[in-house]
Amino acid sequence: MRTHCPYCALQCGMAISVSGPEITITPRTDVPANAAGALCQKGWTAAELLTNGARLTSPLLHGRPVAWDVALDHVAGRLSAIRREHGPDGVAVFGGGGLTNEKAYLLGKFARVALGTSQIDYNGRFCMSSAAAASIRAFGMDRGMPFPVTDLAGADVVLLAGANPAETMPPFVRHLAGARLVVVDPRRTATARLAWLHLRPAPGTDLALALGLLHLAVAEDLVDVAYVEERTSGFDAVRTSLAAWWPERVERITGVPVPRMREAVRALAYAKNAYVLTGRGAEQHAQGTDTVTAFVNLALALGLPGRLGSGYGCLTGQGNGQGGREHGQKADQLPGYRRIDDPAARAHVAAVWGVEPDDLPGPGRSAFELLDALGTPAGPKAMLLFGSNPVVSAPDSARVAERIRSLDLLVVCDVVMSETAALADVVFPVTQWAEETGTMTNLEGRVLLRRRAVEPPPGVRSDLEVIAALARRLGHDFADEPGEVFDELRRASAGGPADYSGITYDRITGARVTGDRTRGGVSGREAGAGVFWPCPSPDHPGTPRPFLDAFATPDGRARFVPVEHRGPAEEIDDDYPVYLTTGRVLAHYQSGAQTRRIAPLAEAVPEPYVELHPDLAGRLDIGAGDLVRVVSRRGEGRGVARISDAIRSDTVFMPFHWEGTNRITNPALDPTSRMPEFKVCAVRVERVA
Ligand SMILES: Nc1nc2c(c(=O)[nH]1)N[C@H]1C(S)=C(S)[C@@H](COP(=O)(O)OP(=O)(O)OC[C@H]3O[C@@H](n4cnc5c(=O)[nH]c(N)nc54)[C@H](O)[C@@H]3O)O[C@H]1N2
Ligand SMILES: Nc1nc2c(c(=O)[nH]1)N[C@H]1C(S)=C(S)[C@@H](COP(=O)(O)OP(=O)(O)OC[C@H]3O[C@@H](n4cnc5c(=O)[nH]c(N)nc54)[C@H](O)[C@@H]3O)O[C@H]1N2
Ligand code: SF4
Ligand SMILES: [Mo]
Repeated sequence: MRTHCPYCALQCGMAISVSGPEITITPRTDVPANAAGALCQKGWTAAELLTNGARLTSPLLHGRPVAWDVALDHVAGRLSAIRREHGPDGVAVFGGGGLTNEKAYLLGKFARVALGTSQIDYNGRFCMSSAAAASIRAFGMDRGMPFPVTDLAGADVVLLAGANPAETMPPFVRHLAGARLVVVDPRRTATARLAWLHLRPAPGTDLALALGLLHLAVAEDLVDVAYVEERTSGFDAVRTSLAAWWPERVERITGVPVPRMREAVRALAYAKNAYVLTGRGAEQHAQGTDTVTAFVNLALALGLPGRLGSGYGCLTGQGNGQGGREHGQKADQLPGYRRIDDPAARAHVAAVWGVEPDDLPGPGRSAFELLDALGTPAGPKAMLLFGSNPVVSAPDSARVAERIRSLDLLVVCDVVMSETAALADVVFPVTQWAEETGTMTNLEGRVLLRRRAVEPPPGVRSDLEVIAALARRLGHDFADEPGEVFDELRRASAGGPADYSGITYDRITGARVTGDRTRGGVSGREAGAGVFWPCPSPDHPGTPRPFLDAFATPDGRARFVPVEHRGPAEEIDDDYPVYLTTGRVLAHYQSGAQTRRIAPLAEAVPEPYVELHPDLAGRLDIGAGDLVRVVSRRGEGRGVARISDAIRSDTVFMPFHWEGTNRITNPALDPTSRMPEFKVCAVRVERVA
């Protein structure tokens, strides 16, 4: 059976075959993302997710197995009581970017219609929200990568700011094989080792770096004047704001030598085809939206976005990181990437849902603010959680865990007993990935169908069934069959920026979209599986490259927005003299709830570690393999010392796949995207005696 990977946003194609107890995974070659037949280690071992002994198979009420009806009745009764006592906003809903479009949609509808709560948000806020905000500001629309991945193969130069795809999306790197890579990362990562040029800024200084690059582009007359004139607005204000960002000043702030900056900007400007791509390293900052904006300004000045073969893109991370941000599990949003405060959007969606527009709640709190309000006098007293493990993955996680513990009711749907599920009053065991059908929208904006390929274990139900069963007990009749839910999503999204109304399951699997390649069509092998949104009617071919003719702004022009560098929210000082930055390793996924339970992955990287430079280790008398404590103003985490000159001597790195790292991190939020500053805070590092 042809399906897609359970993990990241590349959504590599894979085929699953079942013979007796054996489940075998092989890569597909008809999916452009991994057409070379590649999968990463996580993809190859994904079958173990299905057979894992740690799987939950019965609902749990206060830790004890109970029948489904008992658990559902209990939850519905408690929700009604909490709503009566505290009002609709007394109940919160938290979702995830790994959930299918159908689930994200139904969860948003459940919150707004069955619970009437404004208190819904999801983990995508922790992921690419800064890039999304910057794209909307510049282009009028957030389709993370507004071009197919295969377009990258024609690039001469690609700048990767804060992305390490050699570990986070290995098959993606093949698309970059023909390009000179400029990698911006404080660490010499596996990706940086492939680079033609590696710029190593201090964590949290990318914004200054991007301003410096743009300053040089202007100073050296590298701006694409005709493009700026024809396709953009607002350049003059940006040009004026650059005066203060002369290269030597930027070198002092970032540590990147001026000649390296000059090489980078010249390479991008002289290339026939070039891309600027951002990842979490540039985005997960309290100034993440402005940082991405500065890189977008650079791309615009060089005439890249909206041109065939060039562009700006964000490397969205979670399996459904793109679709998960479109259909209403976000605090300020309704399906189709509509704004919840837009009267026309409210009227359209209310009509699909059969309610009055005035009955739809307004925008609620963003993810961290929501978690931080739980159990407080003004905050929600109950939370329903689907597809996230915030006790490990949220910033300042000890504080978040304390808030979660203070709830009157926590309900978690998961496949395994995650650290957060372990705190729940009620746990519902759900089907996952290859055990159910649903659509995923990958990092290209390509809507894919992940089909049920194996029988789920007895005792589990799908998230859709859980949501609909609770809705029914609260007096609402919701569809719970994926195809039916998708048809409703299509209607709800019709006319919105992320218009799915022309997409059907049949079209996705049979899709052979043709058209003039230069006008945004794709053809032949490139069409592969899937349909690109927006796709407003059944005869519409989908939109692989939405900005070729015009951007999605009212005047069709991309907007330059002036931004200023502010630096990290928490600077190093005598008490906390070292920067901590965090991220990922190849073998583990996110909070590790899934991959820590898969033997070959757990063996590959068995425990948390702290990467530090030999000079710093020498000063602190730390040897390789020593147990190390990393302490911030908020808390501490531990790991085994790995000593390496791949990191700056003022910075340590910890992966966040284990509980601990996020007890240290700083929940300072970006003012626009509400993204927490996962990528930099001030710490003290000590050997544990
Ligand atoms: N193996 C694996 N793959 C994954 C995931 C996973 O958990 N594991 N998760 C998926 C998801 S949801 C996501 S969002 C993506 C994330 O994919 P990436 O963005 O590639 O992953 P990260 O490791 O979080 O961050 C990338 C790099 O940013 C660097 N960095 C840290 N601070 C800074 C800074 O201030 N400036 C700059 N320029 N760089 C900095 C780090 O050193 C790191 O190498 O990966 C997806 N793929
Ligand atoms: N320090 C630091 N912290 C970070 C980051 C960082 O770079 N540094 N990155 C952030 C980013 S980019 C992200 S995306 C977040 C991710 O962090 P989380 O939101 O915690 O994401 P996951 O670990 O993927 O959690 C998914 C949970 O859902 C379960 N699950 C899997 N499939 C299903 C399903 O079909 N239904 C249901 N109900 N459950 C399912 C899994 O078992 C797991 O427990 O972490 C953020 N936290
Ligand atoms: S790169 Fe991402 S989608 Fe591809 S196999 Fe690895 S985890 Fe799965
Ligand atoms: Mo993410």
